[in-house]
Amino acid sequence: LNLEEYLKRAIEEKRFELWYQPIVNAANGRIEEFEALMRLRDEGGDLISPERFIPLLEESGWIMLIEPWLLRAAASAASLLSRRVPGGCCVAVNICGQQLLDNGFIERILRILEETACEPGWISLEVTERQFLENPERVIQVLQALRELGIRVAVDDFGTGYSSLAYVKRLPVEHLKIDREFIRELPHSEPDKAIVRSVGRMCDGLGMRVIAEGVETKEQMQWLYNHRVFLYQGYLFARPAPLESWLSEEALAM
Ligand code: G
Ligand code: G
Ligand code: MN
Ligand code: NA
Repeated sequence: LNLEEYLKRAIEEKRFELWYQPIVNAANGRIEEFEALMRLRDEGGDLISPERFIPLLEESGWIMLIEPWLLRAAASAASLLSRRVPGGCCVAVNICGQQLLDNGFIERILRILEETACEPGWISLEVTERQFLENPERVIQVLQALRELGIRVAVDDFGTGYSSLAYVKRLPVEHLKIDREFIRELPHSEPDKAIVRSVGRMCDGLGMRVIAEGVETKEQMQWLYNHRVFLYQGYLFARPAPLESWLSEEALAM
């Protein structure tokens, strides 16, 4: 059975899972956000790498078939988690260009928010730089509309795509997620330190907040903290896990 066939069946049988990984705010020690990450198991029950199946879902357009389930699951989780996490939180969903540029996207989100009793401010959408290339004017327009509705937007994987500062300066986004490629060798790599420092200063100036991805060690966190990056996502805090594992008080007290 090839992966394509397997994916088709998984879509029909609704076998995808949505796992959640916290993003922690060092300034107050709280979980500020959870990123929703799709997971799929093979026939033996082992996880298939998302790096294999997500590109296929996006290239084939099948991501559009999963979207209703995905958004509903994420919004239900946000509805639940934001009431449980002390101080509230939101759930971040990865969105590809095809979804963002689809005409009905905003209406679909709004309907799902209503059905799941989820406030717009409890959802954040993560978009990559790649999406801006396709149709920057339209992307900016959609993101602006989402912002006006109170839905947050984040730039994902910053620094790895075809980043154009010309777009970044025009983006109506709250968060910028600096890719883990720039975090991995902190605090030992001079080039990475220079880049992370500048991205931090740039975000200060643009009124965006930086999230450091892939924080795995205390040393990395300490360096980031000293350089005024306070939002972290990474194995140092927690790995992605099913929603059930985030529903206890102990899990939420990081
Ligand atoms: O989940 P990691 O756990 O391996 O995810 C690998 C990649 O897959 C990341 O780049 C992540 O953004 C992407 N990804 C995970 N879940 C989703 C999803 O629901 N939709 C889209 N478009 N990408 C996702
Ligand atoms: O591209 P995106 O940022 O959406 O992908 C998030 C991906 O990063 C997921 O695959 C998630 O499992 C992975 N991830 C999260 N934290 C860490 C970490 O500390 N180290 C590594 N290597 N990967 C991480
Ligand atoms: Mn992401
Ligand atoms: Na990323």
